[in-house]
Amino acid sequence: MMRREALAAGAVVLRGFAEPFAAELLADLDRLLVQSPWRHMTTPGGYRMSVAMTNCGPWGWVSDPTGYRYDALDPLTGHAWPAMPASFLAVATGAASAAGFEGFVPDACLVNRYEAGAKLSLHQDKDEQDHSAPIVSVSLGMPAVFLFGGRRRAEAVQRVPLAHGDVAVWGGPARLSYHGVLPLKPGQHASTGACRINLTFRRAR
Ligand code: MD3
Ligand code: FE
Repeated sequence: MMRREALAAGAVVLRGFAEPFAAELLADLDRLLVQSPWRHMTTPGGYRMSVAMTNCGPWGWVSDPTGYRYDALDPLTGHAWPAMPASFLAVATGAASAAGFEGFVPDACLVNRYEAGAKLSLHQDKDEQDHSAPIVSVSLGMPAVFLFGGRRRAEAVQRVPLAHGDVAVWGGPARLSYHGVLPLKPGQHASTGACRINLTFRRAR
């Protein structure tokens, strides 16, 4: 049974929404990794990100010493990113609808892999052109603590545990909220081993 938890205006967690599809999502992920493997990108400040990333769909999020951008080509291969698997698209659009965002069609999926100790510092997602579209995030494998703040960095943050199969949808007034992920604790999950995988679906262009 899916449980719905409102975090703030425009932000909802659909607990367990993706659980029935998890095996299919992870099998499709393994196939797309053959084409565009995990890599640790470099921040514009010159730091190696602790989270490993890849993308699928028409546009992929890229960070390098020149900045952040969406690019149609994977800089590692020089080729287009892998197509977005039908299973990914179905979960993203289904969760968006369940959260009240009908007609969401993502054109980018950033895939994040957290190993023990990996984290994402507090940030806003503002590299997308259309902030009226929500972001849909699917958590798989090891649990993590998600930090969810306000529109200004200094505002207080909520700590939200995100577990295997949870889907969060962030839109409207929550779309430009600061957010991050605390360092992943060591452990094992039956479906992903020691890591946490997060699929984030966006409308980039
Ligand atoms: C809240 N990823 O890739 S997804 C990211 O779990 C990112 O890997 C995290 O933040 C992860 O940029 C969190 C959830 C998320 C994504 C976008 C948001 C939450 C958001 C935008 C606004 C508010
Ligand atoms: Fe983000």
